[in-house]
Amino acid sequence: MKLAPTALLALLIFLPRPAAALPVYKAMFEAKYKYPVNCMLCHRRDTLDLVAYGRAFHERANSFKAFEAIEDLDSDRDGASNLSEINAKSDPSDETSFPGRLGRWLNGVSALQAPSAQLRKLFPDAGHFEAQSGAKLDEETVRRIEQTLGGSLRDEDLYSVYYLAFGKDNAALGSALYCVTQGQTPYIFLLGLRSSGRIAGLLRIKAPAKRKFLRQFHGISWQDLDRIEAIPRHFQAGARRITEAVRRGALILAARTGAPLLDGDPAEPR
Ligand SMILES: [Ca+2]
Repeated sequence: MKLAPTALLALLIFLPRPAAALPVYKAMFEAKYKYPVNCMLCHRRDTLDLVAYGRAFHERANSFKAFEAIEDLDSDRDGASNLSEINAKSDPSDETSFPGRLGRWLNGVSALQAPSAQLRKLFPDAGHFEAQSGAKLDEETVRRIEQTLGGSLRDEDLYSVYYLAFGKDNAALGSALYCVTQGQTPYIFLLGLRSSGRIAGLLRIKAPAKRKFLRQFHGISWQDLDRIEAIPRHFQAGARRITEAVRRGALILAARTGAPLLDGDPAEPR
């Protein structure tokens, strides 16, 4: 079964293990090994389940260090270590692809696509969207974000894949990124941030959150996140995790796009 890249991307985010299915991990691989790959490095083409290399990466918490930790493994048991396969550009998840016989796994690698249908729900007035794969955030920006956040950024925060929304007159409307909560069962949302620094909205991708809870995020400022309430009341732990992920995601978007998130202390544009 062959899927168009946009259809594939849309499907990937509905995987049973959602944290392992976001385009940021592809961007991290490309930052580490300096060549473009497609989602099939970690996922089956038909079911999109994790394959050998993707499973090994996922089991080590999807961090940047995880790439090095699995370099000496031979995930697909074809006699070549993952690193020797990556260096030779053969597929570390396919035993029929190995150094000297690469196969066709890198054919048809395409640029990142913006999930336009989802983005349009956050920016209904947009004319078009662009996908961006950000270079690693520099140390000074990371320090400022962590200071404001009162917590540490994860590797996937440093290599964010994000999207820009433009009006029909090509004026910048805002930006968006997938935000993933911390913890064993991650929730996934698409967070939109208007160029003004206000939150455009929070679109549920995979999470138990109620619509009434999510509506609270629409149009508010970063400082207003303190006032988000658990709806229903017993959703307190979930509400906390989601609000924390939104805080983090909005700061990253502001740093990437220069949105004036914090009055008097704007994150520097990148
Ligand atoms: Ca192989």
